[in-house]
Parts: sequence; structure tokens; C-alpha cells
Amino acid sequence: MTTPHPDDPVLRYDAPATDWETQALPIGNGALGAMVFGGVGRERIQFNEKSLWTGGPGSEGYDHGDWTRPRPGALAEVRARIDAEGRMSPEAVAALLGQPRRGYGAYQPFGDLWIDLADGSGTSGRSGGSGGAEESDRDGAGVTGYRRELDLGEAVARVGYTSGGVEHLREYFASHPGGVVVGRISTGTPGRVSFTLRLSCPHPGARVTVSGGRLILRGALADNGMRFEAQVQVVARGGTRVDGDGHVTVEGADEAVFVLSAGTDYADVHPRYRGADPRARVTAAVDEAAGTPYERLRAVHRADHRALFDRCRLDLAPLPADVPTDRLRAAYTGGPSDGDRALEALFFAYGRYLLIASSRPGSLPANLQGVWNDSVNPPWSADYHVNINLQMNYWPAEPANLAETAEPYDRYVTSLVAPGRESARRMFGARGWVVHDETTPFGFTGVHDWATAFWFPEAAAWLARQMYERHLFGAGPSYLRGTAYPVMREAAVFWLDTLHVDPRDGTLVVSPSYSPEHGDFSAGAAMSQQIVLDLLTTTLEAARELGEDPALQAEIADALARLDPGVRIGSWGQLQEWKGDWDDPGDTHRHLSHLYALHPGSRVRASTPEAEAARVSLTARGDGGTGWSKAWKINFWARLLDGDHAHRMLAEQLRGSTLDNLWDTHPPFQIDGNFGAVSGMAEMLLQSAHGTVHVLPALPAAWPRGSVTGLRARGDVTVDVSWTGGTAARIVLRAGRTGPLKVRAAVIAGPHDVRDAAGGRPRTTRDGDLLTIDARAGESYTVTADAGAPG
Ligand code: FUC
Repeated sequence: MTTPHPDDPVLRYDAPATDWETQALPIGNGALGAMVFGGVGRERIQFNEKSLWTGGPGSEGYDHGDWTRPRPGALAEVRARIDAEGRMSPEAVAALLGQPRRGYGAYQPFGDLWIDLADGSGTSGRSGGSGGAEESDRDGAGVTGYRRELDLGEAVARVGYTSGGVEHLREYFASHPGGVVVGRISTGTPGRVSFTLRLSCPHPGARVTVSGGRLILRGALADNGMRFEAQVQVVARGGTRVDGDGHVTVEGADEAVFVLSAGTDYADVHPRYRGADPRARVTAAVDEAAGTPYERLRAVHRADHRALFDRCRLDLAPLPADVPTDRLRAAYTGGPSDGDRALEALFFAYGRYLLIASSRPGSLPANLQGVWNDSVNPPWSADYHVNINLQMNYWPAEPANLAETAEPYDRYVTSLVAPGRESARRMFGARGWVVHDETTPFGFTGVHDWATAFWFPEAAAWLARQMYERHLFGAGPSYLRGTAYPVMREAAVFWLDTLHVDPRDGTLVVSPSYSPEHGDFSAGAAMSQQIVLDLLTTTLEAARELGEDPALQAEIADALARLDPGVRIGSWGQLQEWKGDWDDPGDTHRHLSHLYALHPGSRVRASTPEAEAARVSLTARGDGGTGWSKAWKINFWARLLDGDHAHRMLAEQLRGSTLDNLWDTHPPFQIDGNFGAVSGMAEMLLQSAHGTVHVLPALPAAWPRGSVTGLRARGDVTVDVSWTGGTAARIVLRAGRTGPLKVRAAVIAGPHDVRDAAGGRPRTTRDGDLLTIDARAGESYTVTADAGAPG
């Protein structure tokens, strides 16, 4: 077993996993995901491919969620009733505007790879193998030194133990360059590797054939005819390899490797969503990997992963070497122990690891479970919920220096435009595009009829606006012109056609408007207004920057002048969730939609009356909630510059909403909270939403010392900070652009020193804790606390 790098964050356990959701360990390359159990007599590797979905074209009654019967006047009727009565129940609106969901489908598990292992003493471990049953036998006679690890730096899962006097070592990784999951099975003694490997699949009609050490699993989903294929090639060094009926057996080898690839005939192209048969692609990937030495596969994977993973790192305390991660988590209180700090930093590293593993160019974005799913009926279909969840998945991409992982998000959101145009036309008679609460890889952009979560046309605006963030971080002008702006522009046009004049005050409002997943329908709920305002503002900025669409610019400017901004302070000092002052101070609902303008939006800034009102609302909602809700609250408190409360939310999440394998739980497992927490921790350490690079804006007392490298700020700046005694000792800023670089940090208010990479002093101006550096692209600037220097 390769020894872990001493500095790499590692999840470690001293027993095999018996439960998929809470214990098994995830590896993935974006398109493929696998869960490693690490059994002793029987290894289970459950695997996924991201496009294997039921529903959509080919499934019964699929209609994209667009209205299938004409509803002349239905929308107008809802608006008129809301104009007259101020509100309408979700049930009443759903009766008029909803429809039963047809052909929605769900993300599907692909299959399981089972390895029945001999113990190395010559006894065959094959148990007759009718597939399916999990088995854990760590306590089997004579097993010692069991360990199971997920090395986040190497992106490798390892299993090791001694059984029958033989040391067993296995490692697994999912290679993005190779398009394969790879496993190596070895023993400390040559000639002792013996096992039988087989595949099982939950989908009726799937067949496994075997030839030349290769298993081919092939089938088509009964629901929609989607074709799928997985192949596994077993390569043994020494010993014998024999094809069996549905399995491959290796006896007495020195070492064996398997490579697995899987695919479907899905294509992200409206309206058919089908492309080439997967066979050629899967065959090519497996052939290529099977013909490449293991060490080479591993080295290429390592380089690919490290190029992303190593860019950013948070250190709060070293991981205790011998404490298994489940025990570290069980002992966690959020108090002052080093173990707690180490777990927090591990959670940060793990969230970044999970994003790399579940979102790489060339496949769909991370869904509610990233890429991992073992159920034919997963929670919420393991779909793309877009009233916060998909957006949250990508909050850390830029700040935590993983911009490339957002490519699948951009591509997917862009793919929603074509079906979303149809929904906009058919349901609203509007130009542009729309999508509601949740969607699938098949462009489900219309509605269903679950009253409390069916209507959210603002989702398109939110999704599109988040693409503009990537531009702000530094994606470059061609990204804005070619990728973000076209999607934003059409989302904006939809709202220009759809906004409604509020008869009470003549402002432009969204109607019907529904604050996710909460309260009555009304006109101009805070989130609706804030999102539309945000989209129109950023689309106008983008159009101006690109010199595009002058007529549209004028139209947007006109709408903005009349738009209700959706930020109001109510009777108990709260930020109002609705245009009417309806908020209940006893309400602890998980969604805090009315605080969108605080985060991820940026219109509400700390230390303003609106921010104080946001604090009142946030305090009233309390520190509970689902995993993702707690993660969002880390971000909110960080934006309010309250590091201690942000940390308290992180502690709540780790204590109450995190599983032994450190997956976030709603419950059940839902990955958005892992990603939201990384974003929140990044916001505690660095903020850039308000024109400055704000260093350590919300550092909690619980983090008196530490360091972070490679955080990203808007304006193409990369930042390293180390701190002691709660203040920055050293800040390194790498400028991607030439021009004024504004840095805010407590250390700047006192004696400090600023140097460029050559040790020279750049031109700077200072105003209190704000330093403006006359920066040059490519240069790095180091700010140090300097007790000797004049202030
Ligand atoms: C939103 C949330 C739920 C859940 C679901 C997947 O609808 O309100 O809590 O996270 O998405």
C-alpha cells in the first residue's frame, strides 16, 4: 500500500463499511462514481455513471413539465386574485397552474462490482455469489490490522489487513484522464492473489457476458429505452485467469488490476437527448487503460487530481494520526480541541475533493448526491433542484480555486435554455427561458403540482446570474461573451416580458411569487425581487461591458427603475420575506430565501440597517435546519462578519448533519451541504463581493491560528494568509490583473510592510484598514505585520 503523504488529508476507518450511505467511501471522476466498502472476504464497489436516468423522452407521457392542455387566462386569473386579495394558498395556485408530473424519472445506480477474495492461504473465497447481499466479515477469524482510507490528496481509496498470515492490500481510484475506475488487488506475499470478480445490476434485463478476462454488462432501461454498458477488464500478473459464467476468476497471481468504464447513449441535446451507443467509448477507455501499466495510470491520475486539489489548502491543526474519522466526528463538539480544528479543515478539504470527484468537464454537473447513488428510487430523484441546491453545489468552485469544476454547470444550464424557451412560450407567452424548482438531464423546465415546491420561475435567473460570478472571479471576456451572457440575456428577457405592475404602488413585481418552499403565494416576495433585480443589474453590466444590445440595455434600465427591490425592514426589525409584513418571529423554516441579497447576492452589506435586519431574521430562524440550511447559515453569518456565529453553524453542521463518511445529511445524504460548508468557510477567511479583497473578515475565536493558501477573490486575485492570535501575520496576493488592488485587513490598520516578489515596495495608498496596491498582472505582493515599521 502506498504510504500517504504526511500532509495529505485522509479519512480513515478501522472497519469495513456495511452501510452505503454513512460508511462507504466515494471516489469519482465526474462522469463515473464508485463507493468502496472494503470488505474482507467480499469487496463491494458500487458504481454509477452520471447520465443513467429514467424519465425524459421515451418514458410514458413525458412533457417537459410544459402545460399539455391549453390554459387560457390561468396565469392572469392567479395574478388578478393576488392583485385583489394579496395572497393565495399554494394549493389553490397549484390547482390552476400545476399538473401531474409525468416521465420525470430519477438518477439510477449502474451496478455493483463484487470481488470474492480468498484469504491468501489458498482457500477460495468465492461464496457461490448470487450477487446482491452485502457482507462484512472484519471479525472473521485471524484478520488483523484492518484499515480503510480515503486519501484526499492522492484521490485514492485504500484497504489493508492481514488474513491467514497474508497481508492484503487494495487501492482504487477514478481517473478523469482515463475515463475509468481502477482497482489493484495485491498481497504482501507473491502468488497469493486469488479472487472471483463479477458484476451485478439492478436493472431488469441487463446481461453480463465474459470473454478474455472482460466482463461486459449491457442493457436498456425499461422506462425510457436508454442503453447502457459497463465493461471491466481483469489483468493479472502471474497465476491464472479464467473466464466463468458471469465472472472472472484469478488464482495465485502476484497482483491483479481491474479497470472499469461505463456509459449510456444519453446526450445533452434537446429534444431527443440521445446520442451514440456507449459501446465504442466504453470499449476504447477500457482497452486503453488495460493496456497501460498500473503505475502509469496512477501517475496520470495523480497529476490530474493534484493539479486541482493542491491549489487550495486550509490548515487549522494537524490530523491526529491514529484517530479514525468516525471517532473524530463523534468526539467533535466545536470546542477548543485540536481534533475539532483538524476535523473542520478535513471537512473543507473533503468538500473540495467531492467537487473534483463529481464534477469534471465532459459530463453532467453534480446532482443532489454528486455522482453517487445506490437506489433506483433515490431521495428527490437525486435530481437537479434549482431553488438553491444546484446553485449551492457550485458556490465553492471559484472561491476554493476549482473553476474548472463549474464547466459542467455552465454546460448544463446552457442546455436548459432550449427546453426553457418552450416552457416560457407555452406557459407564460414570454420570450427567453425559464425553469422551475427542479429539473433533470432531459430539460424538464415546466412544472408539476406539488403545491409547496412547484413554482419557481426565478430559478433560471438565479442559475444564469451565478455564471456571471465566474466572470467576476476572472473567467475572462470570452467566457462572458460566449458562455455567460447569452444565458443571462435570455433569462433577463423572460423577466422583461413577465414582470407585472403591482396595482398598489405601480412597481414592477414578480407575480405570482412564492418564497421557496414557504408561506402563501403573493406578489413581489423578497427573493423573487432580489433575484430578478440581481439578474437585470448584472445583465446590464455585462451588455455594457461587451458593447452589446443597446435596445435591450435601455429596456433593462427602464425596468430596473420601476422594479421593487425586495428589501424591506419589517415591524419586528426583520428583513421581510414578503412584500407584506407577514413574517412570524417563531418561524424556523430551513429556507432563508429573503436573505438572498446578503448571500449569494451582495446587495445587502454588513453594517447597514438591512444587514441588521437580516441578522434579526437569521437569529429568529435559529441555528437548526437541514444540512444545506446550516451550510447556508455559515455563509450568511460570515457575510455579516460574525465569525463566531459562522463557526457555530459549522459546528452545528458537523455535529448534527454530517455522517461518518463526512457526507452531509439533509437527512438523508444530500451533497449540497458539503459544498455549501466549503463556501462558508471560504467566506469566513476571504470575501470579495464588495469591491475589496477582505482578508479574514469573519475569523472565529475558535481559529486563533492557522493558514490557508490559494483562495480566490473576484478580480482574479489568489490569496494565501497565515494568522496567529486571531490576526493575519502574512498575506500573499497574486494579482491576475493590472490595476488598483484593494485589500482590506485588520493588519493594515497597524504597522505593516508590503513587498513585491523581488522584495521591492510597490506603490500603495492606505486608508485605515484599506490598502490599495498599484498591482501588475502576474506579480505577487506580500503584506506582513511588522512591529518595527511605522504604522
Ligand atoms: C429543496 C429543499 C429540500 C430538499 C430538496 C432537495 O426543495 O427545500 O429541503 O433539499 O430541495
